[in-house]
Amino acid sequence: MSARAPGQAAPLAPGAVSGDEALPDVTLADGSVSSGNVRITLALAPQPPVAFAKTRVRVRTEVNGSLAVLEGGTISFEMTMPMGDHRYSLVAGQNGWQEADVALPRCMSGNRRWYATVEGTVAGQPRSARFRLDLASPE
Ligand SMILES: [Cu+2]
Repeated sequence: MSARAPGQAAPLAPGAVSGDEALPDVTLADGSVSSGNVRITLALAPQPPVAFAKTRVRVRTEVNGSLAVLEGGTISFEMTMPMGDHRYSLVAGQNGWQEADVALPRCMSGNRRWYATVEGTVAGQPRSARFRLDLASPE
């Protein structure tokens, strides 16, 4: 059931994240964050995502290993510097995944690191999960 690539760090318990490097990296592989009995998986296509190009974002939510719905699901992207508002609503996709089509700009500083935050409500409880990704430059 794991979408995690071999060698990728396991998600940390809430409160254990000491730095952004500890966030699951979804640049080249799907990543998951577990909190209690809720697991949120984020998958990007293509891997790696490319600046200015369409990236298909897919989110899968599980409760005790069973597919669940992230109500009012959104995904937002940010850098450590202000790069504008990049928040998208997740809509129902195939096989229980929730999706958004996203295009992120390339940072003129050369920094490629973005952070993605998935938010929504699962069984009446607000939930969020953070991930990191490195945007490839367009050819
Ligand atoms: Cu920038």
